[in-house]
Amino acid sequence: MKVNWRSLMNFEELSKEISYALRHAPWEYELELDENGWVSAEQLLTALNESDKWENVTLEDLEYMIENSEKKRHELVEGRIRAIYGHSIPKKMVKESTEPPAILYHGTARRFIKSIEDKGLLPNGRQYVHLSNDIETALQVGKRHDNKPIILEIDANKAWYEGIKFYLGNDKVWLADNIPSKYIKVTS
Ligand code: HQG
Repeated sequence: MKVNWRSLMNFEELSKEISYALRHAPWEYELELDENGWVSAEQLLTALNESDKWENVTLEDLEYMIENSEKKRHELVEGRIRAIYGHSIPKKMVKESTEPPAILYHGTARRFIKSIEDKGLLPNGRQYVHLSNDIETALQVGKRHDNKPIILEIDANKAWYEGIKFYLGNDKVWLADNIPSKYIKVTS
């Protein structure tokens, strides 16, 4: 009987490992990302296939993973793959700034509020601050840090017109270098 690897594969776990490789530690996989975060999918597969866990992963699996992921974290174009957002590696991804929606949201922990009110939103370990274009997504992001997260409302329109740069992530995620506190309203 032919084994259907795809039905056995844990795509969520694969997505996490690929996020780790492409956002945080490409050197562990002997990958060198270009300035926009792209790397050859073949090189990534070669690295993954070296481990017992991912020895059967194919290009079609990467396509399937991206296509079926509930969150669009990666993109695969003409044989190259990249993480769209979330990077922490020292070499900052070059992004083209774009006018954001009028209001963006950020879900965070109660314990961070005082510091955010003082210093604004900072990328901390990552290259960019991550914002959401809807409250629901911000809530989910915030719940990773606190079971009763706080939603911040960002006056992105005003910030943009006053020179703060924003960058498109996926259909729900927006990025910014930092958000000064004068554009932030604590809503809950
Ligand atoms: C907080 C996931 C104190 C900030 C998510 C956040 C997202 C401050 C934490 C993506 C601060 C950093 C990123 C300040 C910011 N003082 N705390 N001045 N400024 N913070 O995990 O935005 O599922 O690095 O509020 O869905 O939570 O992996 O960032 O709580 O899109 O694809 O510092 O990661 O995507 O936490 O999440 P994180 P994030 P994936």
